[in-house]
Amino acid sequence: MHTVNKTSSYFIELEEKHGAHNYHPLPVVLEKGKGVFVWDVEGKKYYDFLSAYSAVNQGHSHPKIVDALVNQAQKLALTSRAFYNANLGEYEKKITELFGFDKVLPMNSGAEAVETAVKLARKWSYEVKGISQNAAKIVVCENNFHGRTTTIVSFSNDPDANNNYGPFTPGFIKIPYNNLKALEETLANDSENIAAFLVEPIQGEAGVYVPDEGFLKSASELCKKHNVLFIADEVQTGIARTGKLIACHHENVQPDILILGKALSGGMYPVSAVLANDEIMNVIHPGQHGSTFGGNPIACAVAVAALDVVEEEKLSERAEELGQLFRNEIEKLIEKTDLITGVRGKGLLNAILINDTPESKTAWNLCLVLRDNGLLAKPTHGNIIRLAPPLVITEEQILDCVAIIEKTVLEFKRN
Ligand code: IF1
Repeated sequence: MHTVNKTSSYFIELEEKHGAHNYHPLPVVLEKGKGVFVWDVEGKKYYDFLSAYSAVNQGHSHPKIVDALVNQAQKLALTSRAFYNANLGEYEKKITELFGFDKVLPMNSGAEAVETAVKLARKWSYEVKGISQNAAKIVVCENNFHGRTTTIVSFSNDPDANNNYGPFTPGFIKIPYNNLKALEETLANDSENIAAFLVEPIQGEAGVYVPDEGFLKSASELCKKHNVLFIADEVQTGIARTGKLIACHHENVQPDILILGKALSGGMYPVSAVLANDEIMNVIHPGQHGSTFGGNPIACAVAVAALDVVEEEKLSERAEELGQLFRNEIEKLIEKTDLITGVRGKGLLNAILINDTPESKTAWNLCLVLRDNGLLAKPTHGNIIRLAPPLVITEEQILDCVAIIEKTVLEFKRN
C-alpha cells in the first residue's frame, strides 16, 4: 500500500478540504501532549501557552485524570439520566461541597451550561421573584463571550458571532463592562422585571480585561439589593486559573449561580456544571431540563479526578504565585522594547498588549515566531496575545518561557 508521508501540510489540507471553515488555526498540527508541553507531527516540542483556552489547567494527559477516564470507560460510559448511575451522586457531593452550593446541574459544554443558567434564572424569576410571564430580562455586558448558541449570540455584540444568525432571543439588556453606575441605573430603572446579571469575572475573549478591584463585590451587592441573581460565568476563569478556585473568590463573592466548564474535566472530556442553592435550583422539576450526556459516568469520574488534582497540586496557589512572577518578568521586558505596551491579568490568565493597530497582523506574526521558537499562543481581539499555560508549570519553566518571549520580541521585525 502507498504510504503517505503525514506532514503538517497534509493534515492542514485535509481540514481545509473536508472541514467547515469556522476556525483560522495557527499553522501547527499537534499530535501529543504531556504536562505543559505539546508536540507537532514533525516531533517539534512546544510550551502550550493557550491550554485549550484554559481547559487544560491540570496539564495535558494528567495521569490521574487519564486513569479515571480509561477505568470508567472500561466499566460503564453512559446510562442516560433515565437511570441512576454509581458516579453521579459522589461527583455532585464533591463539587457542591468544594464550591459551597446546595445543588449542581450537570451539562457538557460551556455554552450549554450558560443556556442552563439563563433558563434557571428566568424560571426562578417567574416562580419565586414573581415577574409576569415573558417579561424577564437578564443584564449582560458589552464585549461578552458566553458561547455560540442562538440565544447566547443573541446578546453578543461581536458581529462575527451573530451576523445573519437572527432572529434573536429577546430579553437581554447590554451595559458596559466594569461599570457599576450603568448596572445601578439599569437595576434601579426596572428591577421588578430583571431576573439576573450575567458576567465574566474577567473578560477573556475581549482581551483578558480585568475589572476594577471591588467591581464584582459591589455588583453582587447591587444585585442582592434589587433581588436580582448574580450569575458568574467562570467557564474560563474558574478552576484555579486566576489564582483562586474561582475568580469571584478574589473579592469574597459567592455568586447566586456559578457556571463552570473547560478545566472542570482538565480538558479530558466535555464537562460543564451549573451550581446554585435550593431556593433557585428547586424550580426545575423532572422533564423540565436535561441532556443525554450530562452527568454521565465518565464525565463524573473525570471531573472528580480533575478537581482532586487542583486540590492535591495546589493549582490555585501556583497560579497566584507564578502569575505574579510572570507579569513582573514581562514588565522588565516592556522596558526593553516598544513592541509590547502592557501586560495584564490575574493568576496565570494574562495577556500582552501589542503596540500596533487592532487591524494589523503584528500579534499574529509574533505568534508565528513564538511558535518557531517553541511556544504556542494565540492572538485575541485587537492585537492582544493571551498567555495562559497549564497551571502545573514550574518556576523554572516560566522563566524559560519568558526567555523565549524576550528573544522573540527583541528579534522581531515588523513587516
Ligand atoms: C471557541 C474565546 C476563550 C467562555 C466563557 C462560555 C464559553 C466560553 C467565559 C463557552 C468559551 C471559548 C470557546 C472557544 C474560544 C474560547 C474563548 F476566545 F472565545 F473567548 F476561552 F477565551 N463562557 N470560550 O470563554 O464554552 O461552549 O466552548 O465549551 O473556539 O469558540 P464552550
